[in-house]
Amino acid sequence: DESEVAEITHFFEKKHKKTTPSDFHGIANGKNVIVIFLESTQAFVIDKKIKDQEVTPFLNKLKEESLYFPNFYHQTAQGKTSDAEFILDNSLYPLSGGSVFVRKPKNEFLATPEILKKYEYYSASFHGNDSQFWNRLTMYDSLGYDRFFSKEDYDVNEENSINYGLKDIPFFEQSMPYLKSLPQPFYAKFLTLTNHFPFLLNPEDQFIPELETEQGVVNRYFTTVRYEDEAIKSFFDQIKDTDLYENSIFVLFGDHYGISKSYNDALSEVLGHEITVKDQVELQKVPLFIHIPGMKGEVIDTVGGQIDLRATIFDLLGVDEKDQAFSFGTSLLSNKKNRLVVFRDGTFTTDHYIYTEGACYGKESGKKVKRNKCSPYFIQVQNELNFSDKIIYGDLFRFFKK
Ligand code: GP9
Ligand code: MN
Repeated sequence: DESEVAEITHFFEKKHKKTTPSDFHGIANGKNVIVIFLESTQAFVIDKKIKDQEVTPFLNKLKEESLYFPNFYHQTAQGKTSDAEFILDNSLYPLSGGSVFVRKPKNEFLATPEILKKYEYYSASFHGNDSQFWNRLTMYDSLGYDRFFSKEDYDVNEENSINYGLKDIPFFEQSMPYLKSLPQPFYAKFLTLTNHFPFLLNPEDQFIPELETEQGVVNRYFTTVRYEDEAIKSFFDQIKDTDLYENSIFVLFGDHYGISKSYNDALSEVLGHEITVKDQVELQKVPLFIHIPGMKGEVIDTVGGQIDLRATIFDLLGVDEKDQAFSFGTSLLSNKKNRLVVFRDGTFTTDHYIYTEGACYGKESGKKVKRNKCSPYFIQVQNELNFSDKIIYGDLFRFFKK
């Protein structure tokens, strides 16, 4: 164990040695952080029109007033939303099977709420499903959350719920009084729910009609994403009426894919191109917006993944490097070169290449290229996943903390 701890400590030291703070460092010092998980939302819905109607009219506008990251990938595995939460809060990789929330909830962690506590932050999570789903209640305790607003904190009835729980619009509406009551500064996560497989929606909540491909899942998806967009709009309308708005930064991101490979026939029809092996990796892009009131919008084309999200938020808040020494991510705002996004199955992508299913592809050409374009990254990819696994399986943060 001791030699493992030394090896991993060395790996992190080397990894973060060359990282210099970005130009954005500390610009959101002391602000509240509001993170909105966009359930099953993939990047291709942004600016997409269906029969002349935008799928995400609000998010498209928000993009103009936000830092927007078009080359941002989800890195979740079987733990789905819980993996996205785990990655965000720990900057570790998820496990290759199952969910860390369920398998290792009693581990010692160095999670976002605990780190931010040093900076006097209060932490809360909001979600309109049962508190035990994904073992959240137990895991949140280990991660250091002060409060979990779950189904029992909301008025949930037949009319205002569908699929897994409370619909997004009433969810945000009912969350607002709770949000206003939190001690500031706070770190608050909102987990949306309505845009969830199999994408069910009552007729009165359909702001655009369903598509007419052969696959109902794909047809309904764009309509539930449109509902989610409306819910986000309603949230911003409400928070703009409070002074919380000016005192907060907003991070919105897609937790994982919504449309799996099985629906590629219908999806390629909607996207208007065939879906190749390399496209399948590109489809794992999820939207990421960071909205800072008063700041101009900017497109940041850095290639990155969910593992980098915490470092990016911490960069904006001005959190010390020392407080996040044991993280795999790097701020998406820093000028780090040779970026690498590692997926749980060993697939990876850089600025120019994608490695998947044993072959290396050029991102621009979409063609297979010589293996030696990808092979320089093989060891780093293995190290990332192995060291993350060792930390989780060995509960190694028990020792790092000393
Ligand atoms: C359920 C919600 C959705 O509480 O987090 O779960 P998912 O299936 O996306 O992991
Ligand atoms: Mn999810």
